[in-house]
Amino acid sequence: MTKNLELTKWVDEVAALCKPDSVHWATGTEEEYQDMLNIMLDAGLATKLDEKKKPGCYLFRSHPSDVARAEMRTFIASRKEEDAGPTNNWIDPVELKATMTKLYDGCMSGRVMYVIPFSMGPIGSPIAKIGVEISDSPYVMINMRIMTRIGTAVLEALGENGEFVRCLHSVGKPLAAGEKDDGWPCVPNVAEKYISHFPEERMIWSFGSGYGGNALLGKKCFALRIAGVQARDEGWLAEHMLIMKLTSPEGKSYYITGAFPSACGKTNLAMLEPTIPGWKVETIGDDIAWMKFGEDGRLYAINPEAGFFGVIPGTSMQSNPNAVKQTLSNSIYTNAGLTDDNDVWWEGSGLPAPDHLIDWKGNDWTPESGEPAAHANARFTTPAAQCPVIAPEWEDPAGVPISAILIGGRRQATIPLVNESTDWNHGIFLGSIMGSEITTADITDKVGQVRRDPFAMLPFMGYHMGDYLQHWINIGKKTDADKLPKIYFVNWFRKDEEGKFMWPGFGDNSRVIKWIIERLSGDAKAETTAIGNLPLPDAIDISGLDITLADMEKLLTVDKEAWLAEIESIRENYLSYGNRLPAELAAELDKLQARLNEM
Ligand code: O2Y
Ligand code: MN
Repeated sequence: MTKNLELTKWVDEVAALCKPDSVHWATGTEEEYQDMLNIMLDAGLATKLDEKKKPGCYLFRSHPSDVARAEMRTFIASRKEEDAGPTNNWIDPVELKATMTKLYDGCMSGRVMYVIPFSMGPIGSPIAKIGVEISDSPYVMINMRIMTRIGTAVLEALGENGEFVRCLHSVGKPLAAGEKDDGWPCVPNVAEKYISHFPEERMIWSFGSGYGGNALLGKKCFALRIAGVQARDEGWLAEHMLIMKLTSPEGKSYYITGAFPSACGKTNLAMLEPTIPGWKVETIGDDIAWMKFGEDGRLYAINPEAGFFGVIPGTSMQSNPNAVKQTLSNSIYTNAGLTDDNDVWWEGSGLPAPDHLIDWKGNDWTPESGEPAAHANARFTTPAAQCPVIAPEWEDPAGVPISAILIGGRRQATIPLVNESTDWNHGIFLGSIMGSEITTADITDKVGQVRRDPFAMLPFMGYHMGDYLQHWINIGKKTDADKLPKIYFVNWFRKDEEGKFMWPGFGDNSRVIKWIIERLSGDAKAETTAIGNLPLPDAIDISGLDITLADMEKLLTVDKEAWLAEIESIRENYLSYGNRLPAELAAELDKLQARLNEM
């Protein structure tokens, strides 16, 4: 228990409203973790995988309505609508609280209410922050134990007067006397799920979903949307970025962060196996970076998480050998296929499809079934410490000094393989125009158009996107220009006229990162172009690759007409920010247009 009166008062209030059968304060011990798993095994909600093949691993199947982040049901309930901005769903906080209070009334009856104190970041780090999640889901509890640091040690760090972010979660499925769960509990109607953020109160209310980012509230809800608001007010950065460490053959190490939209291979990049001899990559984080200024004026990053919640389909020894090794033990699998010998299988695993398995919906499956065995957003939850290439300093409370920031999206044309920003504001401009082409998978009539996703934060913004970009500009004014990380716009996804990817990607992305590191130390060649500094075609090491210098030239051209069209689309996007568009970015856009017109 705790002596923090704010916390006990809030827990009492929530218990009075939600009316659980009992309240359990998480201690974070291994024994408690096993107890939770046993509860779910007994209830038939979990399957223990074969202990020899996958020691300490379990499979869960969610409800078909509850398989991914519910973006349309994610709300930023700032006091003023204009503060949520054009990219967020807004509901008046008074109205939203009234609606949700009715939903919460009695919603935990028949269940245990878990109080989960958690630290985002190493406990006690000056960059870390504390949250408390109240949830009626033991699945949430075990996942939070992997994804964050939970329990008694966090309460001690919180002390009597420490501040914490209130995170309230319910699956929204009360149980009548004697009733048992019949499968994954949630509210099946998506329109009745709520993932709500009250930024001024640093508070999150989630109702109706038990899955991923909707329910593990430390991740996207706290570490990006609420922490983003805290970062704006306190002068730091809470970003949707991986953190990696690169060591050159000479033994010099650099830390870089990288912002990429969801489904662009961020986890793969964070732990890639370099294909160039002598270079080493180690991982600090695969999804979120919190960056604060150190006393030396540089930005230092921590990974606020303690685990990875990675996409399962497509993860293989070819795409990400380290993730495959990391998830062999002590991991939770959600919505993968279950083989007859109690192992998991998924599409893109690189392993032959078994003749029979139980698919993610719990049905018999054969290769002829015509449906995927694993859901496209099936996930593993796995401890970061198990990553074979985790950097020894990944939990350094001081964080690691960042030398470069990568930004990128999925673009078939226009955006070159790599483009170095010329200064901080130019880098923020490039971050503001990031995006991916809309594909048929997005089910819209806008296929082929670019969805702008500034710094890959579109789904994770806790306030007005224009104010967010202004915050990035302001960060640049807080220190000397030479202490700021350099920003690089990369694009692994350029295609040729036949629709074939022009760059091999995966481990070969290390070749581009090598050029970036060489630029930082002043050893690599670049030419200044209208859009930024591009490598000369022979500056990137392509030895051993089936790529010619002519291919490299194509990957590194500035297509004037395509960029002029891009400018029109950026202007349209910028218009949506109204008077909150930073003047510095409007000026960058005009300067780019003038430079292109001079070409
Ligand atoms: O679908 C979800 O609930 C998870 S989404 C996710 C999970 C881990 C890392 N990144 C993401 C994302 O959407 O960016
Ligand atoms: Mn992510």
